Amino acid sequence: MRSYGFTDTLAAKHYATALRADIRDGLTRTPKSTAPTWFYDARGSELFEQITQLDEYPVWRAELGLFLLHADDIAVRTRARSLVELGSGSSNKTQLILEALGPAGLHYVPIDVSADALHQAGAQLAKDHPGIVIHAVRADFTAPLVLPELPDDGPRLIAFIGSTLSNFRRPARGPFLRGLRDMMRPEDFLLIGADLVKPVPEMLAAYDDGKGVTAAFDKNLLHVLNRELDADFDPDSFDHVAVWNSAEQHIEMRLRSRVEQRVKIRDLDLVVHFERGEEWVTESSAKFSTDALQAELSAAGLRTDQLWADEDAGFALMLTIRSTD
Ligand code: SAH
Ligand code: AVI
Repeated sequence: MRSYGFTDTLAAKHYATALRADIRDGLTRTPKSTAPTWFYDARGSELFEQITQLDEYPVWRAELGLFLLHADDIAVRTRARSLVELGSGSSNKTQLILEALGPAGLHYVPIDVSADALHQAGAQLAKDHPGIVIHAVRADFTAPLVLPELPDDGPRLIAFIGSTLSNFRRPARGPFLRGLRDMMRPEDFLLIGADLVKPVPEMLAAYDDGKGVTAAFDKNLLHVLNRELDADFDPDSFDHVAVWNSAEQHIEMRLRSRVEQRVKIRDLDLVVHFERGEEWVTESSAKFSTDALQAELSAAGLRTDQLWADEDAGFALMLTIRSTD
């Protein structure tokens, strides 16, 4: 038996409306700053996969190491029969949890904006684990989520791994986590993967690698805007820059204009002016301490059931449940 279902809740109209609103708002403010959601078309998802394999980017490997050690513990503690994953991408690491939970009859709901990533991962999983029931959902997790109907027989595990929580700005994280908590029943679990603060040169190298893969990922945004909004960005007229913002405890990826220029975004009927050297923040990536993250989770009504941290690799997994408030 192979079961792969796909629901696209991101009607083309919703995606276009959200993209337009964010780009208009983000490129008409000072400093310019846009959401990281738009990197992930087929090419962006592929570039992200390449980033995960870079020597300079420890995030993916560190989390994989923790899953290799603790996937069985996660399965024993949760006994989940459904796994809902936000920003599932390739689902590669998640396989370890699916296998530990016992894939036969398990319901897996990968959620992502990238239809290509969902289809590829779904095809591979259905082949490797024919007993798993996959309900892939294309959705924007920053908007309220509608889950497919799942069996009521046992705990659900919601996974938000890969440190993707870090791509929310601090003020947005609280309401987002509270929204997840409100989706949970008392018997459900939420698993968060979080990258921890490291020495600044290491963090900078992770976001500005020697092969230029992260630069290509950052500039992919310009290709997306040229295609989706009929813009005329010249990717060669921008440099990719990574900066540690210590006040916010996050890395910023920025695109710095090499020249003074005006860029037309025809679908928005907008001309955007860039000064020479002006920087546009395209992504922030928070780096956590376990205490600070636990405090954020607790403020959102989530209690840590178990924490697994690899201090050397600088990564933590937090398995949480609803607290009583
Ligand atoms: N969890 C995977 C992938 C992390 S990359 C891993 O650890 O390897 C971040 C993923 O989140 C990408 O697949 C991207 O397409 C997805 N994503 C980014 N913003 C999103 C949004 N607003 N809604 C849904 N998915 C999003
Ligand atoms: C998906 N997210 C956690 C990645 C990160 O590290 O912030 C995205 C990324 N951006 C540049 N490199 C990787």
